[in-house]
Amino acid sequence: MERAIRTTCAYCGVGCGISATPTGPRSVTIRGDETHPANAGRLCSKGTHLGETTGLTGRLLHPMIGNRRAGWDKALDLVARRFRETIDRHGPDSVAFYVSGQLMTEDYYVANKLMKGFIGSSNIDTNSRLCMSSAVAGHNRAFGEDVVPASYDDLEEADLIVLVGSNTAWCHPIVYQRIQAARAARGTKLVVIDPRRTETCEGADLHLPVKPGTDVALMNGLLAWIAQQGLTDPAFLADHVSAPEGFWEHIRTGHDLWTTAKTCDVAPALLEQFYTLFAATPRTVTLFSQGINQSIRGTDQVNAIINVHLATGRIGKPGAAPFSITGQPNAMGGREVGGLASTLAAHMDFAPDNVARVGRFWAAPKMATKAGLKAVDLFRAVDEGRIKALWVMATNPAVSMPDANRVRDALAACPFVVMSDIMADTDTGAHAHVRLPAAGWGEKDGTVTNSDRTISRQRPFLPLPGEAKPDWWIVKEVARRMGWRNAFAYDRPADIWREHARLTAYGNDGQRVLNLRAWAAIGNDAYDAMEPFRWGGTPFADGRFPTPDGRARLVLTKQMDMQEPLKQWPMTLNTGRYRDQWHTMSRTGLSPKLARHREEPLVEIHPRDAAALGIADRDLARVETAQGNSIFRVSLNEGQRRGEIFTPIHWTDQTSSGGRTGLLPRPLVDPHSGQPGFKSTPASIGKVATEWSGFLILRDREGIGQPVKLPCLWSTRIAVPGGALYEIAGNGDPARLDAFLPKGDRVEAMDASRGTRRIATIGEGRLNGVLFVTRSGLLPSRDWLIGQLQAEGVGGSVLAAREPGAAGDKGATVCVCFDIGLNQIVAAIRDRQLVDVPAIGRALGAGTNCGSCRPALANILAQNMQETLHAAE
Ligand SMILES: Nc1nc2c(c(=O)[nH]1)N[C@H]1C(S)=C(S)[C@@H](COP(=O)(O)OP(=O)(O)OC[C@H]3O[C@@H](n4cnc5c(=O)[nH]c(N)nc54)[C@H](O)[C@@H]3O)O[C@H]1N2
Ligand SMILES: Nc1nc2c(c(=O)[nH]1)N[C@H]1C(S)=C(S)[C@@H](COP(=O)(O)OP(=O)(O)OC[C@H]3O[C@@H](n4cnc5c(=O)[nH]c(N)nc54)[C@H](O)[C@@H]3O)O[C@H]1N2
Ligand code: SF4
Ligand SMILES: [Mo]
Repeated sequence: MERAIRTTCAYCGVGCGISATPTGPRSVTIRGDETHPANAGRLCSKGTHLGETTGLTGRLLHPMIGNRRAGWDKALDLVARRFRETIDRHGPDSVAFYVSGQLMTEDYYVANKLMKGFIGSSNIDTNSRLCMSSAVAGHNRAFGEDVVPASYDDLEEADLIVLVGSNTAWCHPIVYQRIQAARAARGTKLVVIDPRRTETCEGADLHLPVKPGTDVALMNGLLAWIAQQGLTDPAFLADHVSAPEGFWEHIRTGHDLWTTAKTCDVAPALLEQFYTLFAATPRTVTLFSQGINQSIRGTDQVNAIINVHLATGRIGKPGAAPFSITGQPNAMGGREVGGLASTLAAHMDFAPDNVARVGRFWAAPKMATKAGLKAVDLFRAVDEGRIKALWVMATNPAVSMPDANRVRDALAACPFVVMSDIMADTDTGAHAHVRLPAAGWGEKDGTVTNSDRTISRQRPFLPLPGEAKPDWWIVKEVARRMGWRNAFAYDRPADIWREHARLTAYGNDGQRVLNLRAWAAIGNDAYDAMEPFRWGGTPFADGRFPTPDGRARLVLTKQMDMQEPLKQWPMTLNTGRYRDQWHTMSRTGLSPKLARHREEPLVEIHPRDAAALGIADRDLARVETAQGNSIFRVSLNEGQRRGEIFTPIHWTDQTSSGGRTGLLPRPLVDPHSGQPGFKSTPASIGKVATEWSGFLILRDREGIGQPVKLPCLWSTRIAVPGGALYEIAGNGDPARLDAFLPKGDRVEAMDASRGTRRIATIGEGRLNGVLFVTRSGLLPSRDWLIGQLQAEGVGGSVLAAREPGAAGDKGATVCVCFDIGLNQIVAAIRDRQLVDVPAIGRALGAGTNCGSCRPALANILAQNMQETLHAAE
């Protein structure tokens, strides 16, 4: 039997430990690592199903120059030569790297060193700019250093947890489970502040559905309330905090309960409940993520939260902290090496003595002396021709940047674009001159830092496929070819780790909290065996902060005026994530199980807004902003505020002809952090009528990982067991789709009155493909037909399919682990009179493995028990 390898999850910043046991050349059994401090054996739906993503479908396996396969030497020589020539001709600032919180700390360190110490520019920015740069800027302003002053243990010691702008149940599910466990064990109160009623709100003590962008008013109002009640911590304020001129006067003016309630558009009584609870509970953790960070006032929003914690002394103590929770598996490692254009290295900025110190340490020939271009400005510079060579690593900006179509234009016009990725076809890769095959999760070797500063090892348990190479190797090979052989003479990640650890300690006599001195001389074996550890202990426990005077700083934050919506753009577009998809579906898109939670890109809208616009559930609708438009499937949702719509970020050209959220947001950014305001864009929405709709199921999985290009108005694709499912809609004659059916004996059935066509192709008793299209009829269950891909002895009767609602139509997947759909759960609640989530578990298994669906089960239960009660009345 193969030995289990302990590693860390590929996905979110919770940083769960995984125990991986290889079972074949590309297969593995995944379990939670019981010894890991982040998860103690738990895994969410995404982590649990990582084993479905380790195959080679869609992988980039060889270096590519244009569409031609090339050897590594040729590709690396070309990259080094083009960067060198561009720098020689146009200077160091004419080139840029755009990197990612999905790199290992070691990869990040090498890329940052090459750009800032050797090329001599700071034009290296990262997708973390889009993710938590407002938190970084907020920490720097308040504490003098980017230190997250919290740990997961605080969640277990708090009496109140406030989630602001965080859909924790979906995006940090194991943190959410830890919160729920703490609530069960010690009655911790939970408050959620989010314009939408998300599954995170299920069972919370309070949900404040605030008007988007009003969190500064909300927090200033809270501080005013606390001050008025005399519940600040005067001793802590006097000894450890400094306030700017006029701070308290500003808080005392115009932040009364009524004014705040009006600004935030929440009921004053609800606000008072929250304020009272907060004021009375010293052990409070305020956890925040993208609802706070991704705003053009993000940094002020972060500081408004921190202000409340500083003024009440709720920091540096067990169970009391402002907690910026990070998104990507190594967002924090990137911050530690200084991989943002606005930081230099190892938590140092561009102050002249820092530049000199890092220059000495690296023996750098050409140090960058000032901050470089932040992501949005960086791509603008590409667009305007100022940046002429760009290297994109482990991120997909053609999808994930705001105003993404403009970013595509910029990439298309850039004289030289390099992409390092694990997938062959991505929307960004379509514009790359050179594509370099990187090692992926399960192959990579290095360290990552999670949200609570715990550093863990990612360890390889699969061989490198094809010619794939680790990112650190690729970067150092280019650096060596650019002429810096000795400075980049790394043989293994441990060499890089030691250098990084030494730099954090170099000239650091306590000025910087980040100090990994104890790991600077670690041997290769010890690095391999390294156990997860948290750096920094309990930051600020002694009330000292890494500012020149040792005091933390309150920051005067003003709520910006909220503009009335324009006639042309009556709606506000909010964007975010689904429970079972990861960003541009890298990895998760390969998992048939995860795909079934949300099969299509939905635009969620309040039923009354939809009715006023003549839009019905399941219609197609075009969402339009000043930047562009894209088509989504409509989903009516009472949890949306009136006037606001929500779309997911996951769909790309590879998976859909519509659902492209990234092209919609404005490229407007926060003035301090440069983080884009992804969460509110003026928009409009209108119904798109089509003459017919239908679906196509193909046995062929070759298409997965390649662009969806069907000749109809709208098409979207997911992976299913043994094939792919396309949902389609269009106008005119649907017969042109017939050509997309695989070869085989063809059976057909027509119903002219409803305009229904059903076609299947069958070969040797196996279903190769089906196409169902209808103008006015109902479409049958996809579940049953998908199941036929696995069946033997299939015949023409397959066309009878099954009608919707018939047994076999499970509905949208709720529980991924046991493959239980909405319809099955509703039926069980009704028929077996189930009254709580554990009862659903006993009846169906749902919710008893990873637990990610438990908030959804609670929600379904609430809705259907209500209906049963109504029916009884
Ligand atoms: N399943 C899944 N998990 C993920 C990821 C993924 O792609 N899929 N990605 C990871 C990454 S990189 C990140 S950054 C995190 C993101 O994790 P989250 O920040 O939790 O996720 P989002 O869905 O982007 O947005 C969070 C919430 O902010 C709310 N919001 C919008 N505007 C406002 C506002 O003005 N005020 C307040 N208070 N709230 C507002 C939105 O309605 C939304 O519910 O998730 C990580 N985890
Ligand atoms: N509208 C809107 N836009 C958003 C957001 C939002 O909420 N709303 N959220 C923003 C946030 S918080 C984030 S973090 C970004 C995420 O956006 P992206 O970073 O663009 O998304 P990913 O799909 O994670 O892209 C990662 C890429 O790296 C590749 N990859 C995976 N592992 C490796 C590896 O080890 N090495 C290399 N070289 N490549 C690898 C994957 O195949 C994939 O192509 O999106 C941002 N964009
Ligand atoms: S919460 Fe889920 S996605 Fe995040 S690290 Fe843990 S298992 Fe992975
Ligand atoms: Mo993120």
